Amino acid sequence: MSDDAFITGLPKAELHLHIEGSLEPEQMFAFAQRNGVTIPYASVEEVRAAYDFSNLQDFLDIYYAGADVLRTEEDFRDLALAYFDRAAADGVVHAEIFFDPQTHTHRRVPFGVVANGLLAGMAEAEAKHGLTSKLILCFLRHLDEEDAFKTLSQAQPWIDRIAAVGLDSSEVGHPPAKFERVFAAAAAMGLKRVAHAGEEGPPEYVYEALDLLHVDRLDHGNRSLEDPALVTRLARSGMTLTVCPLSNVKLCNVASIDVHPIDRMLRLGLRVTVNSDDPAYFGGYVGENYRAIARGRALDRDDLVTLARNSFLGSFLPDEAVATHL
Ligand code: ES4
Ligand code: ZN
Repeated sequence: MSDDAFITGLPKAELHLHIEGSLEPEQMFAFAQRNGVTIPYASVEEVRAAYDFSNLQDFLDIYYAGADVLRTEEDFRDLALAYFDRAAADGVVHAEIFFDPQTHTHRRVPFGVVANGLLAGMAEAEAKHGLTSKLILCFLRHLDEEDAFKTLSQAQPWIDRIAAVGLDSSEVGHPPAKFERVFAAAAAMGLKRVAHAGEEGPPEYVYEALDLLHVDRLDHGNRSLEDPALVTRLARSGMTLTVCPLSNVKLCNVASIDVHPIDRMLRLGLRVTVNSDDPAYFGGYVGENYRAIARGRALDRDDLVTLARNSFLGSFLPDEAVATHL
């Protein structure tokens, strides 16, 4: 069997996917037209050419601008279903997807339009592909904690359909400590917690995510490698890291896929998983991420199986459901 077929056939969960980051240029044009929104690009090729980033902020500026074409419940439903169709084709059987409500509520798209649209797409994906999914509400860390609290209260009518809160957007200068109280409030509501940490930010931000936000899972976490004591702690506690190889290269956090530390992370005993982050912007869905590291870092099939197993172990599925996937 070819590596391609092996990777596609490997049942896997995706744990780090920003649904707004699955907006393909073709869809951007289709939604813009349908909603009468003008976009600053003349063609799909021009959009793709703009996806040349030198850091996280470069990307975020374009990503938030792109999200402006999303206006209606149908847009969010279509966006989600298109992602699930691609994920299912890659062998994803379970996905825990991030959404950024503040990106939408700040341009007067109500929380419920976003949530109901995404939930509709999730239900359809389960009926169509048997693909299960969960929603993770991410707070934008460049905004203040008060705005995060406001978002958490807007989420109340949907809280039973939200699995966790997360923390994303511009990392450096916005440490996890800034969101300690809103994460505690989310925990008191029974929500799980995740946070982007150590993507561009220092190991101290990873410690804060663990000690102040009490995260159940760590998004990225790459810069933990700079601190051996932190690596030991993460490995011993079985903390899941949601690593995004093509994202790391596209955002210049790793020089090329051939020097990606994924194999080092595995050998250090970290529970690492492979994910696509913002696949429409970073050049590949989850299958492409597996293929890139398998090729670039000469991972063998046992390593690929470990990565896929880790994705279920690190998921928020109940133990009985995890067991059916191992
Ligand atoms: C993101 Cl790669 C990444 N990092 C932080 N925030 C984000 N939002 C969407 N993609
Ligand atoms: Zn991310």
